[in-house]
Amino acid sequence: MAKVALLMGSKNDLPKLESGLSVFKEFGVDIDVRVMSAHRTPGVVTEFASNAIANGYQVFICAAGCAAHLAGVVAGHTTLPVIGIPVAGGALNGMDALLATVQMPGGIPVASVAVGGGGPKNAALFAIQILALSDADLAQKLVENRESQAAKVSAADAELQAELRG
Ligand code: RP5
Repeated sequence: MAKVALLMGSKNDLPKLESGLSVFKEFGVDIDVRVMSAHRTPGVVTEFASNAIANGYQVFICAAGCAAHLAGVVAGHTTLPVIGIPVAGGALNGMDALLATVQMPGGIPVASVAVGGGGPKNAALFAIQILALSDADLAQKLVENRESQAAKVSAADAELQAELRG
């Protein structure tokens, strides 16, 4: 049973979330990926979020663009941690979604990652870090992931130095 629910406000958001989905594949973490909208299917969102703990979920990732209420509405219906991904697009290219996601009033937290760029990837890693608090295998994979990133930077630096020396 999946412990992570990744919700998006529109299927049009999916291509912008692929880098996050890849992280879950890399770590071997099952997730449930659903399209549901705080505006267009508010009843579905309410029911899903309200039953999430009973259904075994441990963390939410909510991706939405424009007036991005999805993460906030989900957070209002559960005490599980909610990570919001502001999706770029629309007239303001994600600034609206960013502000909607980060400006939650005190009492109902939503953790926001970046608009675009590393946002979806970091949302996945953050969710895995939460799961890893009670999963030693995942915790070890996170350590290995960091080591792999460091090795790539060192290799890139060595390559650059060699190029500069001609
Ligand atoms: C949000 O409105 C969605 O998350 C999407 O980013 C944006 C536009 O949705 P579509 O009109 O493309 O379905 O709810």
